Amino acid sequence: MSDAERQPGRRSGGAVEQDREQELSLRRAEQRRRAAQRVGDHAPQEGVPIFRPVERAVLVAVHSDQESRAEVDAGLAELAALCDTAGSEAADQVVQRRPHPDPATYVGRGKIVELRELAHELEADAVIVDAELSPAQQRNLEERLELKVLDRTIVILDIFAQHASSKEGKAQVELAQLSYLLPRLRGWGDALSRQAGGIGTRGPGESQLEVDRRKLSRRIDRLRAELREAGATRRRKTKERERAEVPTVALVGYTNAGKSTLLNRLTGASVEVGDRLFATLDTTARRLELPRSREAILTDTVGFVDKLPTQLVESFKSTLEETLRADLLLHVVDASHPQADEQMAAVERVLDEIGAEDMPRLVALNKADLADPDALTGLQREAGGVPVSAITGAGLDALRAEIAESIPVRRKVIEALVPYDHADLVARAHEEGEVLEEEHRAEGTRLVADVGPQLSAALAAYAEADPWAGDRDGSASGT
Ligand SMILES: Nc1nc2c(ncn2[C@@H]2O[C@H](COP(=O)(O)OP(=O)(O)OP(=O)(O)O)[C@@H](O)[C@H]2O)c(=O)[nH]1
Ligand SMILES: [Mg+2]
Repeated sequence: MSDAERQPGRRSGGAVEQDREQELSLRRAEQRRRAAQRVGDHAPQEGVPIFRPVERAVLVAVHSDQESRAEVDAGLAELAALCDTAGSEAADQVVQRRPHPDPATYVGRGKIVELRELAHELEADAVIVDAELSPAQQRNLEERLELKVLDRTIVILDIFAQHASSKEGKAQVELAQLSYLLPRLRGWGDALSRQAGGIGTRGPGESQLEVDRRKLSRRIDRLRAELREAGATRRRKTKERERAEVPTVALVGYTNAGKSTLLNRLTGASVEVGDRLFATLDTTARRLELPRSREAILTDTVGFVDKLPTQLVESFKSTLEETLRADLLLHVVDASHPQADEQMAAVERVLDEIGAEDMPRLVALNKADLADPDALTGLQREAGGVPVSAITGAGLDALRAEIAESIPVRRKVIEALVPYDHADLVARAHEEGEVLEEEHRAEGTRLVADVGPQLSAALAAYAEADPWAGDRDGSASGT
């Protein structure tokens, strides 16, 4: 049954694949160069291991009673994409049907023999499992296969390590890597190496064969403290924003759904976009203009993935906390993806995990230009989202209107004496807000109006004392 279960067409051969091979090897060389640079740039004070590079891997999944075959295949296809992003090649894929994974070795005994032969035949240097292995499973499997064994978690951690660019992002990834590594120290013992390149090589620092567990724990503590500090700084910044009374909208969604593209399109920002997984790791905030002169702050952050490693959720908590403080979550869905439903569910699971289940949200069904119209209608019926295309711009006005409807209005009453050469501000107050009092004086128009934050900022230059300060606490400071 094994041959029938293997997915054909993944072995090399033919001119197209040769080109692809060449492209891959160029890409790997570049990644090696960057990895070497990274280690040099950010070597931590204490050494932690770097893993041996993986160039070609056989992917393996157990098809258990909990999942459909389609889900298993989608998981493997995604794992192959993750490997590609990380700079390794998926040489072949193997699925084993079992009621549940083997607690000792993940796959069954027979499959181990088959896997070993297959890996040998394909000259693969690793087996990558589409699950998170327990430290014991990994160790046992590695011993029996006489091959390096990685899991989905380490591949994702590796991608994050390659992409993290801010100081905080790097610290978050290093913390996640060390948390993963700590219980596995023994297992990695003889797999360690000084070489760089390929999945798992973006270890958090300099190589050192015998790693002191205590040193590692100390480093973890220090990273946690660093991140707490960074979190506190960010919270102060968020407070400032709150004081500015601008509501915030947080983009959330599966990786590659088009969050950054949408942010760019809606706000004119130029956040990096990529047709790869986890293009974004750092948080960006931009001003979003909405109908009727309303505005919001739109934030873009790390995307989610099915089986997002818990270590990452844990260490990205402070980044994700910002999401929790938003007034509205804008859930971006890749409506053209065959697994759009499952991806939405995976995002909902992560949101539950970080405590965002009750937050107000709006769904944007993105990539409507690519999506099958029937599938789009189906998604719309289920999730009630707004179909948009961040590329063509279709549906964005409707989306802006929906966002404006869904965020709280933060208006305030201000009193201003507007010079006659700024009569446009008075006109705007009539249009956008509610004019409560208006009086023409020699110096200009005295206005008491209930306006949104943007206009109130523009009027601030001509503001008089808070007209209703006396009704509250008597401090008529004019701010
Ligand atoms: N056809 C089409 N492609 C889109 C659309 N929106 C985004 N894309 C493409 O989808 C890919 C991923 O876009 P990103 O904006 O990087 O996605 P993201 O959600 O920010 O992904 P991560 O940061 O990796 O989590 C890019 O190649 C985009 O050009 C769309 O509306 N239509
Ligand atoms: Mg992005």
